[in-house]
Amino acid sequence: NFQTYDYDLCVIGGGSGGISAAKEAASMNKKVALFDFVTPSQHGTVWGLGGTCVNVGCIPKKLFHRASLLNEEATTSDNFGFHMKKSFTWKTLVDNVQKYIRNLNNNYEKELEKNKIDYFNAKAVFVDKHRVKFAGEERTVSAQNFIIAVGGRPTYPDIPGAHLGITSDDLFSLNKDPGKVLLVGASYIALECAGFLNGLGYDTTVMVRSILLRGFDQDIANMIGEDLESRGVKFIRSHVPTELVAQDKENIIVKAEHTSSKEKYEEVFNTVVFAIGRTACTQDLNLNSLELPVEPNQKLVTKDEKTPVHSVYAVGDVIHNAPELTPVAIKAGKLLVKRIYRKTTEQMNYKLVPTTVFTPLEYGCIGYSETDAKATFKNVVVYHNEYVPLENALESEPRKCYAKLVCDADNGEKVLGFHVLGPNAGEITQGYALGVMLGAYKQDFDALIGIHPTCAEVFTTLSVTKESNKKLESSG
Ligand code: FAD
Ligand code: NA7
Repeated sequence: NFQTYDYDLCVIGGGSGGISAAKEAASMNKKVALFDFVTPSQHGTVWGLGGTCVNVGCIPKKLFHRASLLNEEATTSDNFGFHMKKSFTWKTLVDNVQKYIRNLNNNYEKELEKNKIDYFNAKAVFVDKHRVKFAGEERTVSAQNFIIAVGGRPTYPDIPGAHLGITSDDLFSLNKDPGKVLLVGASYIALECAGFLNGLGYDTTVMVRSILLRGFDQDIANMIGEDLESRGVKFIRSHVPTELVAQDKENIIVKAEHTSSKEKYEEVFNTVVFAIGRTACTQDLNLNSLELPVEPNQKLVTKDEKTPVHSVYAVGDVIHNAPELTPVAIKAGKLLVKRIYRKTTEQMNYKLVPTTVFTPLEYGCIGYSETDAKATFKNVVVYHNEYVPLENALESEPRKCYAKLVCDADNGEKVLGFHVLGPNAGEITQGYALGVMLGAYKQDFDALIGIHPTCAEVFTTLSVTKESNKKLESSG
């Protein structure tokens, strides 16, 4: 029963996960096709090859974060004898970031070509478990295996006038000054955008339905909220928008209500950004033809990246219950392809994933939040301290930063969770994550010699437990 197919592997989606899987398979001399198609946003924004991270996610986000930190540094540079100029042009930032992204798009295309991967700039739709067609055409492609890596797109709320709002898909290429901005949502995309927009000088408000940063350590989530507030970000707590009305070309009336009292609220903004979660792009794949069920958020339930259809796999944001992060999609794609073609057994570890929230004070973490650790382990001990980065010491009121280790007291104080709030937290966390991944104990952190003077050294001298209720005294 020997059958031939056009390709060994057909990857649907040219983002972090799809490109990584396609390149891995091509490196094993497999014949690979890759489909990537970007459906225009509600405001007509489109972009090139590379997916969310490159075009409308991590990359532009980090560059906008960098721009806002530059503004902050220019302000504090006075203490170091500088008087830096502080005028900012939104268009220059947008143009330069977009130019950089176009370069990355071109590089991705070249890499696919170099790896002899057939790239189709088209939307793929399943016909059966070994065939997809080009959307709107009769042309089909057959393959022995498929990897669905279609990612997701920002969700719009189901309220009148929602179309007047934009999302992260539009923000980084917005061709006009954002003006007075409302961010709806309280997870990391909303808070990161609030952080850099405020840092760039825009009047910024965040509308929060319940808590900040669900799933993250709540002590630190609240510290981020306080820090943003101290910088001038306004928070409208316990509210959800109910309607958006165009007052005129420049102004949007936002109507909202309190989540419990239902009291009404109304304010005018120039830009409304929805960051209320993302919906997986599975609706147009014709998954019915494969009898593949999806979750309410349109995500696919997989086991070890396998779907119930033997020739169809999935990686990245499209997977239900996996962290929506680029390195996760990349690693999962590579490992999957190795298992399919090299018969390796290594599985993706979705548990110990380091990550960072790029708010003005960055928050890096790996492992359990304090709340999750306490819900999972019987005897949890938390070591913590505040610290002031030496870099900020000349400021009259330097911002306090924070370090926390969540440990399992019943297992020799094995580190369950590592959390740091402060400048360059992403860089600090990436290094320490190796220790946590290798199973470090609190005593290993104590034995480690600090690098002085750094922020990261705070983790080598943590001695106060949260349980002791001792007042923290900033080290630095
Ligand atoms: P994607 O990168 O979304 O790629 C999927 C591709 O498939 C897209 O190009 C899509 O258009 C295409 N596609 C969809 N349907 C079809 C179809 N039927 N046919 C053909 N093509 C199709 N992650 C981090 O690790 N760090 C960060 O700092 C970070 N910041 C972020 C900031 C923002 C604002 C956002 C939105 C996300 C951020 N992320 C971050 C998350 C990260 O971008 C995603 O986790 C990652 O891009 C997921 O990769 P993926 O391959 O699953 O999907
Ligand atoms: P998340 O992480 O899914 O969080 C969604 C946030 O939006 C969260 O604060 C929600 O509040 C809030 N939310 C959800 N629905 C609504 C409505 N209808 N109205 C108001 N607020 C709402 O989304 P993000 O967009 O920040 O990030 C998605 C992922 O993309 C992220 O994990 C990154 O890795 C990439 P809640 O706490 O549920 O009350």
